[in-house]
Amino acid sequence: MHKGALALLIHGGTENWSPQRWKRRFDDVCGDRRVALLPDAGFDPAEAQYAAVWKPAPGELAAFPNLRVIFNLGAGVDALMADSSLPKVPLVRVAVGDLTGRMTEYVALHVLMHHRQEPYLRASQREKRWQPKAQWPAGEISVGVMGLGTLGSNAAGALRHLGFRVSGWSRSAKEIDGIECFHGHAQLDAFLQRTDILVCLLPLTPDTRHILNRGLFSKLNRNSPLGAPVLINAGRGGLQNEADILACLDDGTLGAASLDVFAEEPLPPDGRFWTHPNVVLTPHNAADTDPDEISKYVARQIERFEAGGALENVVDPARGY
Ligand code: NDP
Ligand code: OXD
Repeated sequence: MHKGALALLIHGGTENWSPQRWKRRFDDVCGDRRVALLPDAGFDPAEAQYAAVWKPAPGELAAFPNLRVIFNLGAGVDALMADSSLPKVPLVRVAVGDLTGRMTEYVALHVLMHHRQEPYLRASQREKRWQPKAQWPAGEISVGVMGLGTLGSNAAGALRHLGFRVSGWSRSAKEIDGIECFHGHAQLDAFLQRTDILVCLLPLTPDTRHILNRGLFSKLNRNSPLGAPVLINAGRGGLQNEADILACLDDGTLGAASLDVFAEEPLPPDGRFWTHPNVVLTPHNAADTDPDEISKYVARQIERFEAGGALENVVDPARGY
């Protein structure tokens, strides 16, 4: 009997999201299951029982009448949640050690960059200026991590090991060794008041859209060796009010920002973030999903599902993540 086909829909536009590269990896791990890279005029949509997708166009998945599971090829499912015609089948997201490790690298890199005054030191080098400023210890800096899920909790643990004071904020209550945990709207202000460097690893949902705004930035701690609070956002661009971030950087409400994600991606060439002296910008590559790891993850889940086992990391459509 034929195994149900896997339809691949990938619209990333960057090197990591080369559709052919993903197709080769899926062919390697799917054995005799047909893997169809869409668009493919010779493929009957009724054959697809599984879809593995990155940023499919709204309505694209509704064309497959026999889907059993959709696999999002990244951790964030906001693009899929915005599709009102999304088939009502389980939606699985990525939660694997490879991706988690990459995000922890990004967070540690950027927290350390601001803590160790790297922008000042690089400017000093360009200007041949031998004028080190006094350096404070990590234990004098409080890092607050918004989102204590797969990525946030791992990054928080790594920062703790580096010696920072670390707290975190989530929707539900948590207990994590060495991390001061806050949850829900009622505890947000207390979390912000002790935070010098704010790391955002929230998913984008109706509850979190534009949560990173002037009102929130003005509650962050201003009395740290950094002089002014720092924002690091690697969640989604929709979490941030970009006009507020720029205005807060200009008037000193924020001292600096590391931004990996933007409301419009790619960031348009005339965007002010490109040239703002206090912005460290990366092109949404804080944590790439690796085709080798993720194709194996999807193939394993399909095998287990067909053998009657449970799917892992299924999104709750009511929560939106
Ligand atoms: P998880 O679902 O594992 O964790 C989400 C966390 O956010 C949870 O702790 C959750 O709380 C918390 N949360 C959600 N809604 C709220 C809310 N309204 N108030 C307070 N806390 C809330 O997600 P991941 O850690 O795997 O990923 C987080 C996001 O990172 C992704 O959604 C994606 O957008 C982004 N990402 C970005 C990448 C990049 O390269 N820039 C790469 C990969 C992911 P609770 O624990 O109580 O449920
Ligand atoms: C993800 C991402 O959600 O890469 O995995 O942004």
